[in-house]
Amino acid sequence: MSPPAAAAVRDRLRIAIQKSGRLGEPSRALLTACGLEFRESRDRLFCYGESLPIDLLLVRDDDIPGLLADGVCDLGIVGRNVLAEQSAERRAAGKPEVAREWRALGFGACRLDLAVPESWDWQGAAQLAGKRIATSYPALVRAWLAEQGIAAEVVLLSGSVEIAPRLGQADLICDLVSSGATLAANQLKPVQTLLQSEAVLAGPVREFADARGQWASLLLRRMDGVLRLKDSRLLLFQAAREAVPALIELLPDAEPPTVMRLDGEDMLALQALCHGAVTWQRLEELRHAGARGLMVVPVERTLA
Ligand code: PRT
Ligand code: ZN
Repeated sequence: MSPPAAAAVRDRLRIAIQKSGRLGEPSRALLTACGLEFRESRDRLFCYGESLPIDLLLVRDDDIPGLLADGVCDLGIVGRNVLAEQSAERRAAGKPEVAREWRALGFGACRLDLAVPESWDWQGAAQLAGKRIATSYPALVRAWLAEQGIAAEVVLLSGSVEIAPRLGQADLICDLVSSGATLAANQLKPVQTLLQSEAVLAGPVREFADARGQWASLLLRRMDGVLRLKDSRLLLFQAAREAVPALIELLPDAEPPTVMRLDGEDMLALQALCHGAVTWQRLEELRHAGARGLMVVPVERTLA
């Protein structure tokens, strides 16, 4: 099965995600949690949506903004770093914006950092004048340098950026960092963050004007439900009426609780959807403030 031509189909939605790599699995898991089921083609590049008219395209992450721009796919899951780089490139070339971030998805977190040799005494951006910066993100680095009013040389490297200073190709680097272990292993230290990144749902600047709009809205609604529930738990407990205000104060991350009166007693039964972690420590505090019969229940789905 091969994907239908881009212009021919406008009643199905096509989402591009990373085929492998860091974002592939979590992207699929998110779509599955939204109720999407797929049948894979033999070449494993195109997956037909069986539960909804939403198909998948499995590609390299760097290709996703271009596929969106060309209308080959309608939505994409990609690192903000990749989307921002290609947007900065279009801006620098005077081209109009074609894709924007629709939602931050809470996985694939990293930073785009400037990192200098550990021996440098870092005193601020002015120190970069006349230096060579190795990076795979030239448009973002140039835009940042321009904002700072600094003239420095940008050296484009597509991989192994972190060894460039040791090889004499550059004085410092600008690269993605998550744990910082790669920088440390190369005797570099992060000194400035240009971008905080995570996986995002990218889509067109304008809403869809055809049938795809309804599928995009449905997907967004479900995605919001899944993202909201990530750390959410339903908390059930009982308490005397007079203890309730203090208990609610202990639940600042909860939605307004549902309160039920228990027959013939002054005890109330409460249920509250908490959006933060419900730890043993929090349960002990609630118990101390008068809650009894505490129960923490996982929540499978919500729909606003
Ligand atoms: O094959 P394809 O082109 O699709 O994949 P890729 O190899 O280009 O991308 P991949 O899978 O490595 O990364 C996909 C996305 O994951 C990135 O665009 C980021 O949005 C996100 N991400 C999150 C990261 C990292 N964390 C990360 N640590 N991408 C890359 N790194 C690299 C970084 O470049 C450096 O080499 O990991 C190294 C640093 O890691 P630490 O933990 O040592 O700091
Ligand atoms: Zn890539």
